[in-house]
Amino acid sequence: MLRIAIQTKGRLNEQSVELLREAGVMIKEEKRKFLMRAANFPVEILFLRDDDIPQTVAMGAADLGIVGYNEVAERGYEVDILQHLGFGGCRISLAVPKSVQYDGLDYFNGKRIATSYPNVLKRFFDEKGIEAKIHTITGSVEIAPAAGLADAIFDIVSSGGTLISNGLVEVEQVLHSEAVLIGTPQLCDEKMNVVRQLMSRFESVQKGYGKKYLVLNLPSSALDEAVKILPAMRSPTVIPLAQSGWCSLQTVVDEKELWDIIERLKAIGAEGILVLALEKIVL
Ligand code: PRT
Ligand code: ZN
Repeated sequence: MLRIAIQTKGRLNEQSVELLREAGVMIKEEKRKFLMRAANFPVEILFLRDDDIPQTVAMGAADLGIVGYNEVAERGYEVDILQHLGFGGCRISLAVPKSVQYDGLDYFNGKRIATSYPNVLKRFFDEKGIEAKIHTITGSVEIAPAAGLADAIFDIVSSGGTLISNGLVEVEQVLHSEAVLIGTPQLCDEKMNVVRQLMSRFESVQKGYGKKYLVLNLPSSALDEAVKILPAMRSPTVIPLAQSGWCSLQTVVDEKELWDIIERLKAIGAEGILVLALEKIVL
């Protein structure tokens, strides 16, 4: 039986459970225990703090784990990164008080930097030849400069709101991170088959992220023009309508381009435009 470690609670928990659910691995939330067997797939889910997931997988106490790449990079345990999962995106950055005149990495020589990611920061500074004093703190790193505990911080940034509200400015983005699927090195063939199956399901789910299904009616004379506007997987599906001279067009579009595409299609005569949620794309 394959065992997957995921975060018990926190930023990655909900999306990890959701990804597993969409991949057909059902977990009964209401009866959640430390270790749970999935209802309809040969896996067990182990709920842990994210800090403990890389080590648990490296030791083989779990075969797979879903965790932020930042944790894998910081802890340094030997695990295979099997797949990037497309959620939990963030970066670990150096930030300084906004009153500081920052003109490059040399600023950090001899400075005190507060962080929960000392190993990632040390590697970065070693590579760049910077000698700074790294203070490891857990908890609210962003208050360290105002409290007089540090000259700068090295912390996770996502929207940047936390930095702004603490009077800090992001000056160097050091590591980009997202949730990753990690695995114990050298899984046996039997487990590897289940892992491959799971990864292919994850890929299908991910392909649907940020995508919408678009259905619309169009004068047939505008079809060539519409095909140029629509970035379909191969080409859009075209179905004739009962009313002659009209067709129905169906395709998948990226959510980011949705409104732009809709406006361009309306301009060439599209009507009855439906935007539908898309769950998975299996290629
Ligand atoms: O309890 P447990 O130890 O399991 O959880 P945790 O409290 O250590 O971690 P958690 O749940 O906060 O985060 C889990 C993972 O989510 C991290 O390891 C990252 O991979 C990822 N992630 C994505 C983030 C963020 N975005 C994020 N914004 N983790 C933390 N933050 C924090 C950051 O520390 C800072 O305080 O949010 C703040 C900055 O956010 P912005 O949006 O204001 O820039
Ligand atoms: Zn943690």
